[in-house]
Formats: sequence, structure tokens, C-alpha cells
Amino acid sequence: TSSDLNTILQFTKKHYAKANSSMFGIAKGRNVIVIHLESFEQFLINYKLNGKEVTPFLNSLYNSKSTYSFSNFFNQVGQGKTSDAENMLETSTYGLPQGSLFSSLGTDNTFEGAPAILSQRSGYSSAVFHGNKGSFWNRNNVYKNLGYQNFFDASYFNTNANNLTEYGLKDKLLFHDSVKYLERLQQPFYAKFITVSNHFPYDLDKQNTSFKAANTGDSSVDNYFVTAHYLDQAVKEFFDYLKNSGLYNNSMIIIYGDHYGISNSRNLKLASLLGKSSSTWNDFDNLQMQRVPFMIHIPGIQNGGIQKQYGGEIDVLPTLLHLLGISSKRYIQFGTDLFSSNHDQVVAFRNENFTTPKYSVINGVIYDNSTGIQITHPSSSLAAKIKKDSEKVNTELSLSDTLNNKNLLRFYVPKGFTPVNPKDYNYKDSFG
Ligand code: GP9
Ligand code: MN
Repeated sequence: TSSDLNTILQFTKKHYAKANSSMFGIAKGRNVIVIHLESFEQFLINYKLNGKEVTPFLNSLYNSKSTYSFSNFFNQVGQGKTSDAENMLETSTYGLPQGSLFSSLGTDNTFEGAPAILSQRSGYSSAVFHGNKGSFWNRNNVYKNLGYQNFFDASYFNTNANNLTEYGLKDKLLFHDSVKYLERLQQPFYAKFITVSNHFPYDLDKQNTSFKAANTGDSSVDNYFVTAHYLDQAVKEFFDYLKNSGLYNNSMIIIYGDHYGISNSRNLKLASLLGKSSSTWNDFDNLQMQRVPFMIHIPGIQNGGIQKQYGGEIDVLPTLLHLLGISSKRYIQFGTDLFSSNHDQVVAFRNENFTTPKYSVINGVIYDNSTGIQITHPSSSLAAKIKKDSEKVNTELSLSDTLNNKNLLRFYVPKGFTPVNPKDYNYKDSFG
């Protein structure tokens, strides 16, 4: 195991990308608010259904000069879905090839994740707000191991039947009813809001429905637009609160989609709404649909805009740390700062497929991104490049798996890091 750890350290040290000096520390000391947009795909951004924007508020953030908006950011989850996305964002390590890391390893493993690092390096308090039972995806155990000081789960909210959709509190209520807890957090805080209303099968009561469904004949595809619109309104209402309370100006708000909302098989129904034909729809098209939003909104900045570099969920933590003026170099992280000139643009998917700015490799087949056409006879230089990228992807995934499966972080204490003691946290009396 000590040789495993050395191999991993060798990889992550070599792979480390140093911060872009013009971005390092630009959000230093701000509160960090992370908004998890459930099942939200990038294609919804700026998309119009029957001439109407589905998510006008998120669009306004995406198009704002105060937002770094990523147009080629991919979800990298496996079977652990939401929990895999959370794991990648909090730790910059991958989920597992099967199942959910949160569920299978989250109770006993050592984590060196965002809440602990932010607390120890910069004095941040931390909290998660989520309107489902705390035990879902084993969050109540994992969050303690991550060093989350507070977890406001369903037990903190009024969950009478009218207030719920299938996975918990309706998003507007989650944001609204969290304020009384949020206001008591010591600043600066690191606070994550996990929404649920835009979750398959995208059911919502009539009262909350103010967008006309699509008409593809698949009710989950059709209603996806309705619940996405509701989520957009919920985020807008929360921003209104942030502005009115004054929290807005000293916060940085990170917004991301966790994974696809429409499955590959249902994409055939969606195709026509995207101006595509279902008869030619293929693996390459499905891969394009794995894009999810990633937006970093920093009130007051004016040089934001669309960022075209390729990246994914694994890259969020080093990016975040650098924006807050915290070097990520001493930690074992598999992603790289999206703003770094050395950022690694090879985006690994959990099944070893990958995409890069120029080409994608899906089940061994190479596609040219600019045309979507298969490259059946790559030049020898392209073949060599693909071999190298593909080896990197496999190495990175397997080192991450070794790290997590063997719980190796328990043997690696980064400089100045105090290992998290889960017994320090009791989520039953967070301002209860
Ligand atoms: C439930 C939620 C859904 O608490 O986060 O998780 P998912 O089904 O998307 O993995
Ligand atoms: Mn999810």
C-alpha cells in the first residue's frame, strides 16, 4: 500500500496544474454558495421551447459578465449519480466503476475534501441544505467524514405532503425555508444546496406549473422542461433573497448540473427538439448530451464570459481552491484548475470513454468533434496521441480507485492538515 500511495502521489504531483496568477485569489474570503441543479443538462441553457426560454434566469447568469460560464463542461458520474457528482466536487477523486462511493465506502473512508480544507486553511464554516432524508446516499455519514459542520436534511423542514416531490422538499421551499438556518452560519461559509424537483420522472403539481410541456410523446421528456423552468424560478427567488440580504456582494455562487436528465434511449425523442434526426442519432450525439452547466458567478467582476476549455466535475475543487487563494498542490486531487494554462483537457468518463477539444473516443471508436464523423484510419500521429490520452485516462481512473478502495488517504496527511474526526459533528442539533 505504501508503494500504491507513492505511485498515486507521483501521478498527481506530475499532473498538478499551477494556478493562473490572474485568477488566483480573486474570490478570497467570499462566502461560497454551491447550487446543485438536479439532472440539469447544458442544452437547456439559452434553449427556447416554442419560442420561450425555459430557464431565463439561469440564462441571464450564463450570459453575464460577472459569470465564468463553461460551455464544454461534462458530468463524469457513474452509477452513484448525484453522490458521484458530489464526491468529485468535494474531493476531486472519481466515483467507483460500480455502485456509489458514498454508499459503499463513505462511512469508513478518510476524506480530504472541500469543507475540511476551507475550514482549516481559511476559517470557513460549512453546511449542506437538502430536502430529502439524511440517510439517502449515506450522506449523514459521508458529510461528517468530509468535515461538514451542519447538514440540514428533511428533518429541519416542514415536509407535509404538499411540500414534497418524489425526492424531497420542492426547490422553492428548500431555498426559502433554508434562510433561517443560513443566516446563523458564521461567515465566511461554504454552503451547498442540493435541489430535487428536476428529477426523473419530472412530476410537478399544477400549482407550480407555469411552463408548457413539450410534445414528444414521452411524458418524462415533455415535463423535463416544466420542472427545469420551476427550478430556474427557485434559483431566481434565492438570488433575490441574497441580494436583499446583502449576502450577494460578498459571495461567490457556483452552479452546476450533476448529470444527464434524459437517458440515451430517450434522447431519440428529444432529438427533433434539437433539430436532429432520431434516425442518425448515435453514440457521439449521446456524448454531447453529457455536458452540464458549470458557472462561477462572482458579483462585481466584469471579465467573465464563456469559457470554452474542456473540463468536468473532477476539476472543480482545484479551481475553487485557487479562486479562494488556497494552493491545491499539497492534496491528492485528480482534476486540474480549469483556468490554469496547464489544465488537462482530456475529460475521462467513468467507463473509460473520453473527450478532448478535438476528438472523442467512445468504446474504442474515434470521432472528430468538428464533424461528428468516425475516424476509421487515424494518422499515425493521431493514433499515438489517442493511445497516450487513453492510457492517461485508464491510469487516472484506476489510481483513483486504488486510493479509495484501499482507503489510502488515511496514510497521507498533507502539510498542515488535521484529519477529520466525524465524531465532532452531530447533525441533530444544528441550530435545531
Ligand atoms: C436525492 C437526490 C437524488 O436525495 O440527490 O439522487 P440521484 O437519484 O439523482 O442520484
Ligand atoms: Mn442527481
